[in-house]
Amino acid sequence: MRRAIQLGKSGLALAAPNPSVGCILVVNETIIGEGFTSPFGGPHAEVNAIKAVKDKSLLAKATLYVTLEPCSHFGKTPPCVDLIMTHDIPRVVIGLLDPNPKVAGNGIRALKASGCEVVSGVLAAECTRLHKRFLSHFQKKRPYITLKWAESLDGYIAPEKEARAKNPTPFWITNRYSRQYVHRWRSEEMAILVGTNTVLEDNPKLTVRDWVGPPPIRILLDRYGRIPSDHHVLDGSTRTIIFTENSPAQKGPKDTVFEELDFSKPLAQQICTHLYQHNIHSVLVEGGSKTLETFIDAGLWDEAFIFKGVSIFKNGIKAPTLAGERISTQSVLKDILIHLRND
Ligand code: AOF
Ligand code: ZN
Repeated sequence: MRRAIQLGKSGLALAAPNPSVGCILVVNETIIGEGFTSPFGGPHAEVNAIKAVKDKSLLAKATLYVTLEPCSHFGKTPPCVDLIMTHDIPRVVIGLLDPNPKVAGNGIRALKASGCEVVSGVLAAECTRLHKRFLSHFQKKRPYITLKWAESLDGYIAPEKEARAKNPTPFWITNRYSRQYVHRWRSEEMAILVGTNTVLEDNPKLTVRDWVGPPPIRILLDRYGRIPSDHHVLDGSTRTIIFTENSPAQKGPKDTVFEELDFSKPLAQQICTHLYQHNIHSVLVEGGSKTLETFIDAGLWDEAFIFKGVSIFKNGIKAPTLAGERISTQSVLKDILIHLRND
């Protein structure tokens, strides 16, 4: 199962919103086939693992290990349980039940009814971590939320305006290896969210450049429609959702849609509801302070990555404060990376 989890991690960037499942087939303690979920809409992990087996006659005595219950429904692809039964695979070991109501135990029932031996709940905690985004969508009806920010050694997310004006924008707190981590996270989450001030101050692209993978869907907060049309986030290069108070009369660029929020009420829950409806299973909240605090105050976050750089600002925009279970603290050259989980 550990190997299956490892495989599942390989498909994370491209499978979403499908869960990136890992699967292996074993005979006499030897792996005879491996696979993970193909890019969205493509074959499932079990199909790829079975396809990888050279001598298909071995399947009749194989054990299939899979991080998520095999599907039993016709979606974009046919049911994996049918394929497992066609090959008379006698034993299936499962990490987690599939929370998708179209499956939700039906896969296990179908396998058992065909005489297959089924064991489930193996390395359930690790499989829960692998499928955290998919599980959040179905169980919490909101995306899995990861917060990220970088702060100076003395706890500021940005220096004061005068100091910012003297420096090239954006003002980097972290080193380039830390920034590469951020690009990797962007490739693994379905969406990235920032507030108006971050867009106006930094003119970010919010794409994946220092890592390999698809760009996340850009989510922007722009209550009064203040983001100028020549800013990168409005270049139409990537799907973009803009939350405003009143949708503008004019259409946005290509792949850009506007959604209305009630800005007089707390925003985090409203945003979560919209993202859930858009079938967005995960979001990386990259700032600024006010936007991060919107989620922190509502308790709507799951993990946080906080970089502490080496510079001292003395004053500026205060970084949020956050309490959570500390998963790890590591150094990235001279930067410190703190990883928290909301327990
Ligand atoms: C599996 N193995 O590798 C994955 C599964 O539209 P489809 O056919 O791609 O089905 C998507 C659903 O299948 C998805 O919502 C989830 O319930 C399950 N994902 N199941 O047996 C896999 N990715
Ligand atoms: Zn399947």
